[in-house]
Amino acid sequence: MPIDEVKEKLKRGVMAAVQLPNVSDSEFEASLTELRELAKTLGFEIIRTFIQKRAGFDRTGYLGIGKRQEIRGFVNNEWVSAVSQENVEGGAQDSDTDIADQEIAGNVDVMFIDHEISPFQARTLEVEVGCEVMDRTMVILEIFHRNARSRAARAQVEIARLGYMAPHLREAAKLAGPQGRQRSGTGGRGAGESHTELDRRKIRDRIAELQKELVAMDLERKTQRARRQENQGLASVTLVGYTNAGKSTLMRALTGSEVLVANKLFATLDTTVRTLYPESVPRVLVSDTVGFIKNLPHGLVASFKSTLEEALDASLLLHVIDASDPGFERQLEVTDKVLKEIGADVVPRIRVFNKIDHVGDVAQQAERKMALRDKYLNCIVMSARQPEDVAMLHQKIVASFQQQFVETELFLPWSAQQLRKEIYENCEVQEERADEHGAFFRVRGEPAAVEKLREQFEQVR
Ligand SMILES: Nc1nc2c(ncn2[C@@H]2O[C@H](COP(=O)(O)OP(=O)(O)O)[C@@H](O)[C@H]2O)c(=O)[nH]1
Ligand SMILES: [Mg+2]
Repeated sequence: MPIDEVKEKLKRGVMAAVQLPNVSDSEFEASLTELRELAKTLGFEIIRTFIQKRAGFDRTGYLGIGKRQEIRGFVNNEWVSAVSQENVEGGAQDSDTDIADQEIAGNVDVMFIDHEISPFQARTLEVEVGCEVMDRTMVILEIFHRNARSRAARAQVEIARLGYMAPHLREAAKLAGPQGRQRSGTGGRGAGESHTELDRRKIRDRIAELQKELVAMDLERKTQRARRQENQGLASVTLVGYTNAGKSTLMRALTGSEVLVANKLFATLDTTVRTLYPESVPRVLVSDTVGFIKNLPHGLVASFKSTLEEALDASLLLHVIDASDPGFERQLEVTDKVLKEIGADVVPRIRVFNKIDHVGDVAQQAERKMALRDKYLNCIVMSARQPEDVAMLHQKIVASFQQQFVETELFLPWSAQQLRKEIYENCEVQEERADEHGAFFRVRGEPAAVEKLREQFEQVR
């Protein structure tokens, strides 16, 4: 029942894409699936997909005129049995589909386009179809914008957004005659309105300014490294990997936050930190990151990397891979490469091959499982939908922290008994005994965590 609630709150979108002759069906499908996921991240349910095979994009409106009219009919619910309906989902066109369409048509908030289109094409589409248009680049920028945490990441994303917006603003300005309608602040682009007044020069200045700031921040990053050292005592796990690999699903399964997510719609967007559940010693924090994207527009690479940099703060990375995706090996390589580029290759890592249940039949699953285990030492092959598998991953995470445990004794004076719970939260207590001065604990814990406690206790002495 919470699922229905969630559905109700989703905004409605349609998706449209041109399939060029040199793009295979599977590539094309994969890209659409990815865009659907990305749109979902922004709170949209894609209620309908329109595709068109063409030799090239239409210069005026990306899609051909007939397709544009068809979409207009759907978006405005003036559904007539249009002539040239060649729809993807369901494949063949029959009268049943028409009836179904009539039921779901209308009330479309946004049309998503699976390419980067020109401002002119976007405007044509908005006017003709009669709803807001977001292209692939804009969708990704919006996601990065929401995920950028650090100052550097925010600056980097803003540079990319300004670069993207500039030509769109010019197009809007051309249009903004007395009757002109402005491109409204799409998908929560709150600042969109005021940006409309910025001219090209102002945008250029702002970009230059941000770039200068970024250089200055490079120095700050060194401090960040220091902070990372400091955080080392905290057991924290960060999920990285491609969009649609199952990171958010795993995050929910590992932290028992299913209900929370359903109620707090899109809590997953916010890479909020949660605790591993059932709780463990040491207490482990789990966080999600912005996903890798197969068709990442070149101009967005820098912002993606900076958004990913929070992975540096983790003490363990879970690299989640969709084992059922034909291109998973290439994706794995790209992820490794980018993690190295941002300096996260020093962080210990577990490879998690997910969605094994989605690989062919049982025999094929077993075969793939063996092959993966052979090739990638210490990896996990699993399905996020199998509670036993999730429990196994949970165990492996906890074990990887306990591996480095040291055994030692801590002394806590009676005057500082309020710190007792710190010991139990951060270590495994093997034995506890007391004398007139205080309590002695024989503990097992992470070296850094134990040291931190010891220092803390020294101070209260
Ligand atoms: N069959 C199968 N589907 C999964 C599994 N894990 C996740 N999914 C589905 O894959 C889609 C993407 O998952 P999500 O967690 O949003 O991926 P993210 O983009 O990495 O956060 C969702 O529809 C999930 O239900 C799995 O182990 N098996
Ligand atoms: Mg996710």
